Amino acid sequence: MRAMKAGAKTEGLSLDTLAVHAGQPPDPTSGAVMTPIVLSSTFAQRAPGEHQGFEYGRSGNPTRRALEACVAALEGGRHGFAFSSGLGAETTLLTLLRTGDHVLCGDDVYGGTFRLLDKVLAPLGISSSFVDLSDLGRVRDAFRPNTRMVWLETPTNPLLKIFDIGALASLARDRGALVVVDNTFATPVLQSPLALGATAVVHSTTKYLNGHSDVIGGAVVTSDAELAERIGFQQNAIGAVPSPFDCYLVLRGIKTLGLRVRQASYTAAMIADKLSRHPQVERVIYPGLKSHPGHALATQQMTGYGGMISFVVKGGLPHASAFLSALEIFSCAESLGGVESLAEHPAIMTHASIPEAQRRALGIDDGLVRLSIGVEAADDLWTDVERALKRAAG
Ligand code: P1T
Repeated sequence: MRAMKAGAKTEGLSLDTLAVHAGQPPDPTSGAVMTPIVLSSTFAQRAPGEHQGFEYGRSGNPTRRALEACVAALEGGRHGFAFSSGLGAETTLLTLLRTGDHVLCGDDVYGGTFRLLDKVLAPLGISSSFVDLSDLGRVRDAFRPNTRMVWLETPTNPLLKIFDIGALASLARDRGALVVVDNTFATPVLQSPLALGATAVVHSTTKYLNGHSDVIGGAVVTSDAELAERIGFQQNAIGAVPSPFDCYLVLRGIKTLGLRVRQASYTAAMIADKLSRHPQVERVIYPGLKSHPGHALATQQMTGYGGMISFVVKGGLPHASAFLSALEIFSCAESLGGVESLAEHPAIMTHASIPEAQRRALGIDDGLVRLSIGVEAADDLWTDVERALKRAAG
């Protein structure tokens, strides 16, 4: 495994192997098999400018470098960058834009991403349009001469829409815009945006990559050398970098990424199917269901449908709220992608920063509940959901 140091060729190896080894050869000084946590904030130089690849901890750190190499390998990209949060990663990428530039963004994104574009970048003169990217005709019309970036999640948060990465990448390429795919929900286990033509991939590593709900982190991966140069510059200049300890935890979490995501997807498919036949449920949104409008595209573009389910409880807010309070194994909490199952109410919790009228137009109803399926036993999780629905009905 010595060949698997940062930057080593990783073609031909499967994601499960890369997750355990990429960027993480045994430590050359001690033989430590697990990547050491290097806490030092600075690195000695033999003479001014004569260093061993590290100078100052914000600019680079060995534990962070291992994580960056690993995430890059998982996404099939050449260059990886780690950040102190998903939004830190997003902010760093978006600062590549200039006043007067325009972002064409999917209409369904994490509330914090919407807030960043709407409340932080718009006042700086970087405008955004939020468009249903499943309608390629509307996408063509939404491009402006100053559109520099197309930004999308797929599956989206929280409505699990599926957008065609390849088609959007080719539209953007023809118009000179970068395509950024937030791959947090799908993870590289299920979807490879760079291979489909995206310029860069973003992650909230807080979610599936770390997988244990004990780190806030982010990452960006690209194979574009010039873009990577600029991202690296911004990463150091802006300074939204993760601690070495957090990098270690994310690396450790990544080792079981494939196992966790496959298990969560298996259970989610079972629960989505049962929910779709439950009398108290108005509508189930899960890309693995044939009723999902993006099912065929998801089958083509992904290797599985993921661990996230959204559904509308009959009876609106009072029933959705009672359901969330009645759960015993699921915790009612924001976030997703951990080993533990979580449930939340997007309109009140994760997407409260989106104006009410816009939320309603999108379909983020008061009865909408989002589930993040963990790795607990599938039957126990279904029993919990069924029992909570019964209690919510009074
Ligand atoms: O929370 P942070 O690590 O900064 O990541 C932001 C972010 C980016 N992209 C997607 C798709 C996300 O879902 C998130 C964060 N989302 C939640 C906290 C949530 O519960 O939806």
